[in-house]
Order: sequence, then structure tokens, then C-alpha cells
Amino acid sequence: MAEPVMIAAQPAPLDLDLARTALVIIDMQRDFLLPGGFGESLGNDVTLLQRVVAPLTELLAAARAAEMLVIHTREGHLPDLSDCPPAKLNRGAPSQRIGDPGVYGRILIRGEYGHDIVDELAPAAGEVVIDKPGKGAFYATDLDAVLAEHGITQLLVTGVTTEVCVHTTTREANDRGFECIVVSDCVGSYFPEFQRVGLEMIAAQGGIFGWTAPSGVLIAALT
Ligand code: TIU
Repeated sequence: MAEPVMIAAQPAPLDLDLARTALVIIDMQRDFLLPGGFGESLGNDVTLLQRVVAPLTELLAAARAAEMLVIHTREGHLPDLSDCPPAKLNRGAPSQRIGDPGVYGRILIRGEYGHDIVDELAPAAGEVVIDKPGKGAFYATDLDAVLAEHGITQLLVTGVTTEVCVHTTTREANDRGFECIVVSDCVGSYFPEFQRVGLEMIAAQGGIFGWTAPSGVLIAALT
């Protein structure tokens, strides 16, 4: 078994046990990243998320080369919307809500083109894909069981958006006892201020939710 590698992270260095670490890629879906999807229907500038794709593609390649467990998540709902609470469904502009027709199919509905992951980060055969109805990746999914089955104790958390699904998932993971490194250039927000503060909130108070580190540090550790 390889020795843990020390990662230069905020708020402090962290020993990473690569054999017990998973790369978690949250909701890098067309509906959030491309014009015409759910993200834009909420009034957001989706181009702000696209800068995540290039560094995350490199980190994913390094994780695959290191044979690290890779987990992709997708936020979305069943075609009959039975798993979407009215409180979520009724949010946003009428005619641009979850389940309504969008440029890439019905917005945030499983099986639709827009619901799937962008081409650059498409899951490889054997990688885990978690479909989730909520913002957090643990709620109403088998993620906890998948991580336990693989003996995972540490997570590299990436994806979109920083203050919504990345934060919710990191907080849930932290409460479940996982050590999370949120990869600072591999998470993205529609709001530059939320990106900055969202990352600061992870590492504040001695790492109240986890650690942050840029992808370069992690890629170096993986290769
Ligand atoms: N709106 C927003 O910032 N995010 C979401 O609705 N979902 C995720 O973050 N994936």
C-alpha cells in the first residue's frame, strides 16, 4: 500500500491516502453549462461555469491514470416529476421550469440530452454515475453505500455550482466523516463573489467543512 501524500491545502496540509480517495464530479451537465438549460433559465450567465471544464478534464485524466475511483453526479428528475417536490418545481420563471421543454430537451429530466454530462467529461465505462433529485449527492441516492463499498474516506470534490451542489454535498460528506478537498479551479459558480466566498467558507475556522487546493497540486500528487 502506497504511503499517503501530503497535499499543500488550505487551511493546512493534508495527508491524502490515494487508495481511499475518490474523485467526485458534481453535475457537469449541459443544462448547467450550455445556453438554453436550467442554469440559464434561472437567469444565470452560463459561460462563467465553462472555465471549469479544462482543468477538470486534466484532473480527471490524472485520476483515471492513477486508477482512482471516479464518481459523476447528475441533478435531475423522473419524466413524471414524481421525485420533484412542488417547492422545487414551482421555482423560477413559468415555462422555463424543471420538466418544461428547453433547447436540449425537457429541463433537468433524466434521459434528456441537456440532463447529461458535457462531452469533455463524459463518464468512462465502469465509472459510477449517481442520479440525484436534490442539491446534495447523498440525499435519496446510494452514494454513501458506494463509498463504503470501495473503502473511501477522502473525497476530491469538483463540479458545479460551488455554493449550491458542491457546498451541499461537501457539507453532507463532512458530517458523514469524509475528509473533503474542494478543488478550487475545478468548481464553478455563476457568481464570482459566491465562488470566492464559497471556497473561503470551506477552509475557514480551521477547515470547518474541509480543505481547498488547486488542481495542479493534486495532479502532481497523482502522477
Ligand atoms: N442553481 C445553481 O447554482 N445550482 C443548481 O441548481 N444545481 C447545482 O449546483 N448542481
